[in-house]
Amino acid sequence: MRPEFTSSSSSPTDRRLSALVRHLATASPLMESQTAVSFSATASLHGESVFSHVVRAPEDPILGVTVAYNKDPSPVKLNLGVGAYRTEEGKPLVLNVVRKAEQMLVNDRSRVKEYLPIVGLAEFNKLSAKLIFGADSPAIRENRVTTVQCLSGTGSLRVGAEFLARHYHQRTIYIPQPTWGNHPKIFTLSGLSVKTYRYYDPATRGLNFRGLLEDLGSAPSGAIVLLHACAHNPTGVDPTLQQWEQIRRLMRSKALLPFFDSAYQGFASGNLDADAQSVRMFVADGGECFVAQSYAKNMGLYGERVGALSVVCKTADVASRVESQLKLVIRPMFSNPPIHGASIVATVLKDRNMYNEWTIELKAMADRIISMRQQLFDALRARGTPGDWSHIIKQIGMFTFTGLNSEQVAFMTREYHIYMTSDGRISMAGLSSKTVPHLADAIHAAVTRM
Ligand code: PLA
Repeated sequence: MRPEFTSSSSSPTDRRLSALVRHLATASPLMESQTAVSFSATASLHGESVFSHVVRAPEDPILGVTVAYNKDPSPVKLNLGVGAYRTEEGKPLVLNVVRKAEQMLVNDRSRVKEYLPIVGLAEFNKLSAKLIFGADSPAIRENRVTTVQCLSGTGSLRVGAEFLARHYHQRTIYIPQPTWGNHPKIFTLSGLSVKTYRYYDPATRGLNFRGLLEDLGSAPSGAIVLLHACAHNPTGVDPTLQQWEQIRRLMRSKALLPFFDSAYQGFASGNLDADAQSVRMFVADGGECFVAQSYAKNMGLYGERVGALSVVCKTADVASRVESQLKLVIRPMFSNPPIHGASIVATVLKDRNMYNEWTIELKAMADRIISMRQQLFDALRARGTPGDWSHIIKQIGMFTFTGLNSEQVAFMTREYHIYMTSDGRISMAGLSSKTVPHLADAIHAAVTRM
């Protein structure tokens, strides 16, 4: 056993391998991987590809929607799959403040392209912690937080999960049902065992709060719990502050470890502090937690892959030892993170004027999404579409969880060229005043004809 790993009944490598085998076994028959070796050897003797046994994998349930959309020649096609912000003209948006920051970076001739440290840009890490925990956070003041720059939200979740699989005594993580489709894959491949807790009630199209409390109440002491900090994906349903407080009390009483996924700070309410309330509640009680942050949506830096993982610990000493181990996770994974996106974020966050400019642009994005909710709701009402569509205006954040089933979704794609995930989720950020009537027609037809 390597000294950097804590001792346990099975080694992390064994656990990771068995998790991988379990994962692959569901994707393709186990037989295939067992016979692959002899198969490949024979194939190479006959001049065929040694990879001819490789079976085609299905497209990703979310990013695959864009692949299908790109192939459709229809001029009326509409991509409401991936959660990516679009303007009223249907175009991707680069924030003005981001352009400004990039210009400043380019003009600064003293900037070089050296490797960052393993944990990334120090200034970015500090500012990211401040953004999520608040400028006056006692945990930051007491040096109990370690923050490492990672590859956007996904990379931050992955690094946190790999650390937990190596160093935490409980390897079960509870994720909400439903949740972002990548969560179970990230955690399983990190070597954690994934269980779900009830979250959404299709009957009320709201939170199944009782189910949530029951499931977390019967989770084993110390289990990890994945929480969406705000703007839950895909449901758009968040607990109220009172409900968060109840969740916090229950989790602390059972020593459940919170792992927050904060991919939409500022996108729910348009206010960065309001959207961080859930996280700050759990930090204010002095307890420990993990937070994965993404700047993909709130700063529109999707392709720059900028994010951070913070671990709030009980003491500064523990935090610094945790950081030393996070470096051992990161180094063989991607060595050190990219410099450009993190420099943009640091430039914006550290300058009061640029920060203010960002909050205004962020609020405008959030407001446009909220106005799309109202417009879609009104359009369905005007058409007399059967059903109660008030959840469209009640839900929060980028997505509406419409309640449309996979046949209705397939119908809308086939007949109306509207692309969305098969669970009935639509990205409100991909809509505009011009495209609302087309979507409303499609929903109306799907509901009345299917
Ligand atoms: N966590 C949640 C809850 C998310 O919805 C997403 C992105 C991420 C993390 C990861 O984002 P990042 O790695 O790009 O920072 N979800 C998107 C895109 C917007 C995707 O599936 O990758 C979605 O359409 O659900």
